[in-house]
Amino acid sequence: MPLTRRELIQNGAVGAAALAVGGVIGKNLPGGKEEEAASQGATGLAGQAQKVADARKLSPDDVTRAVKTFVAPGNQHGDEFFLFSSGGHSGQVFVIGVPSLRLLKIIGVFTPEPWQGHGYGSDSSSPVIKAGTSNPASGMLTWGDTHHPAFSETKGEYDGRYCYINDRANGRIAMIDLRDFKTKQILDVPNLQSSHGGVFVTQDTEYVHISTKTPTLVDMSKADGALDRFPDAFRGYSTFLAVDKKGRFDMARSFQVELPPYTQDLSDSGKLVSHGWVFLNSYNSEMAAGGNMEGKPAIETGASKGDYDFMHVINWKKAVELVAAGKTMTINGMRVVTLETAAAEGVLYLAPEPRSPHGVDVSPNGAYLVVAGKLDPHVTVYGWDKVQKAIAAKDFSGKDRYGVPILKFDSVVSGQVEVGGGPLHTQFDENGYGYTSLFVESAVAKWSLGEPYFKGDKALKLVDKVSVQYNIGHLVAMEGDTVKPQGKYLVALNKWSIDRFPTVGTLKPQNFQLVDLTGEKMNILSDTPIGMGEPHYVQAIRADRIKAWEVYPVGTNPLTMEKDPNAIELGKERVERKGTTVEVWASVKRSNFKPDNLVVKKGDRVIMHLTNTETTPDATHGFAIPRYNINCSLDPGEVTTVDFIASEAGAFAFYCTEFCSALHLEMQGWLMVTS
Ligand code: K7E
Ligand code: CUA
Repeated sequence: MPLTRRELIQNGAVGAAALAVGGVIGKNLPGGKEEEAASQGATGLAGQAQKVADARKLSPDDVTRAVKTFVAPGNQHGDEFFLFSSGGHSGQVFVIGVPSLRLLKIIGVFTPEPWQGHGYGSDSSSPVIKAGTSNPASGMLTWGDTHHPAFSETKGEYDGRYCYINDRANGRIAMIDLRDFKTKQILDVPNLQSSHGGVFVTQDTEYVHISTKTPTLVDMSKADGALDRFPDAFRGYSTFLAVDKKGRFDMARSFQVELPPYTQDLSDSGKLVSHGWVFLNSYNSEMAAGGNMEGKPAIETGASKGDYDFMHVINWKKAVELVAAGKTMTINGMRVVTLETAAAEGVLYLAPEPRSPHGVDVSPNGAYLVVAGKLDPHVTVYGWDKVQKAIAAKDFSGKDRYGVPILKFDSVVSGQVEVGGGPLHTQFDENGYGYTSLFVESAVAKWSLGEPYFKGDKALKLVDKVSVQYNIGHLVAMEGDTVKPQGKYLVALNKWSIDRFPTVGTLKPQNFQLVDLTGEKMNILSDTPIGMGEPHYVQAIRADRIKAWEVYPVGTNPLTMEKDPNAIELGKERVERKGTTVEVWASVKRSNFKPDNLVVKKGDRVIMHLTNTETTPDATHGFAIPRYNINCSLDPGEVTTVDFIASEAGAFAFYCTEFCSALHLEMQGWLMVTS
């Protein structure tokens, strides 16, 4: 029986070669079997393919790598997974296929994105960016620092409906609808100035969690001397955002839990046995606030003094009960379970962690909480059963200055694994292994979890390590933070690329490396430069879980995903004037705008409702007015509204920005602004 493509690939180098020979070259070979064998090189390839491999200096392993990651032209479904990557300070989200690592899309989120018309005068995007803005300095925030994307989940598995992502810089969160891969909402989260912890969703998307990074000054009008009163003046906030049926944040059902000002870091949601709880790292429990010009220790020194920091163990189900009972305080419009209440009512506990931890990750069965500390070569594995027992038995070593009970390290830790230098983040596969990124060592460590995955001396053991290039931050295994990881691949998100790519100036791309998890040893398959911002976390979803639309039903407003009241049919185009307001209902199709001439007076308010009446996939038109900073993308069926003051007199040649047809260049019109 012939081997399947997958079996061939799993057979490694020879298998790959066999695939090439059998599938491509064998047919073209003029001679007999002996001739074929004689012409094969070290790769196992034959004839023309071997010549190409030689010319390109590809080793047998390289040929296998190529076969494992290649997607043939025209194979629409050659990528089995999608990465949704944070775009770092680009403020966007990148969608990338696996195993090809081809960039499929950049989704405009916190930063205006001209191709999508995101933030350029169109009603289907600008309000999203504007609504998420409260910037005392300039009124409009035009960037964000995206770190942690999180898919909506059902029963702990990704359900392909929504993706949430934080703005680490400005304490905001965005919602992307996966039906059209567009940002629908940006929320400026009350009481958060910066955010890091999460974003993570609870296992049935009951809540989207986001928390502070640097603590917030509670009373912003009292900045004078506040750093000297740091422990009293600042607080952290763990935020539970409820979402409505459309995936949008529902503030009426949302709440926060006030936290000590310990600089909360990366968090994860409990799952299965630990469902109902979330876990947050912290560093700087010393509450160092700097002052290195005033003779005080720099923040980095002050923050690393103690041997331990704290993992925050939060019982959100209990918090929900307190909120329902009205045991909250409203701060800036948000219902907050105060620190005092949280400590007294069993909502918040602290578990010591080796100093300066970064990530906490919950194992697929929910039974282990894995913490990695930047300054400690171990991963520390907490047993959820142990944590629960310690809480029930009030097995505390004391309380912190805010009255929060501190669990005993030895009572809650199952064990530690020495993985190497600078461990940061952990992902999981379906076989009970954890994969931890080692920033300092530039490597990925593979290690075994405890029972029920591994017993006795097989548990909590380092089993493999692979070098990556270089300085890895996050890593992602396929659906590797869900209850059902898919294994197969891992992507290392390396911060530095140094010598991996041609020099493209002084700012170098990051390096995404695809790692093969199917063999006994981890194996690097490919390097992909990311030259668009610095990604942090990425989630990887099985491509078939996402059911994206090909076109909008004609007349759809992407903001509501419903029929826009100002949508029109062909032939119903019209212009109405009321005083100094000119309102236009225009159609957009190959290859004209109707109306194509529009005459207004200088100073008029112009409201244009544009309907793309196309039903053909990919028949997108643009609408751009020179000088007015107006630039829309109208996907097939989309309705968008632009609203502007005709403040400059003259003739303005508006045009379609997408090469949509043979007469695309003719798809233009005139905005005449008379004075
Ligand atoms: Cu480690 Cu913001 Cu998740 Cu960067 S964070 S690496
Ligand atoms: Cu429409 Cu070009």
